[in-house]
Amino acid sequence: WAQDCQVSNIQVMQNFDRSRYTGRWYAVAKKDPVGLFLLDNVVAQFSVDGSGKMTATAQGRVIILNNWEMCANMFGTFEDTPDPAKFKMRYWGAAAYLQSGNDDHWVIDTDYDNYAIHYSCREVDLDGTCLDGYSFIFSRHPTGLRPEDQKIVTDKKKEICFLGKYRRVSHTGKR
Ligand code: ODT
Repeated sequence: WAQDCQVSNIQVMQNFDRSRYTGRWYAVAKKDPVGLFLLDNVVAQFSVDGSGKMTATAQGRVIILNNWEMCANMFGTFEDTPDPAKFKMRYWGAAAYLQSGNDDHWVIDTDYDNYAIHYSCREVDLDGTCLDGYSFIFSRHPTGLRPEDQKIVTDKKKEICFLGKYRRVSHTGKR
């Protein structure tokens, strides 16, 4: 198995089950995109609405307008695609000066109960690799990943060609 870093070859979660994915996830690590937004204390809460559509809210500490630090309340709706683990995420903030946009949102792997690996490439390079992307490592536990999940997560970071590009996301309880 050769790792070619082609975005179109990235393997995502098989038979993704959005209902098992609902609830609270703590970001424990992040690979930042160009123009970093969410800094730390990032918590996401996923839901499935009456019509089966996935939605989410996220809170986190952000830096806006070079050096303003604040707590952001963000909202997202997820548009389905033919692959059940690949979504288009439309997102916006509770306040107008927060970022909004429409990103790919792929679930690379999850066991639903402990860890999840998210991936988003915002800009694919001419050679098919990712020029600008970001990724969150989520845990159900604010204290971080369980030791038994760490190898799985490291292997997946490598598969999505982001190994070594993550920073730890701290949870200080500051909101
Ligand atoms: O932080 C960055 O640098 C880029 C990410 C900005 C998108 C944040 C929008 C969150 C909208 C609410 C949805 C929550 C779902 C979170 C799951 C993964 C992170 C996108």
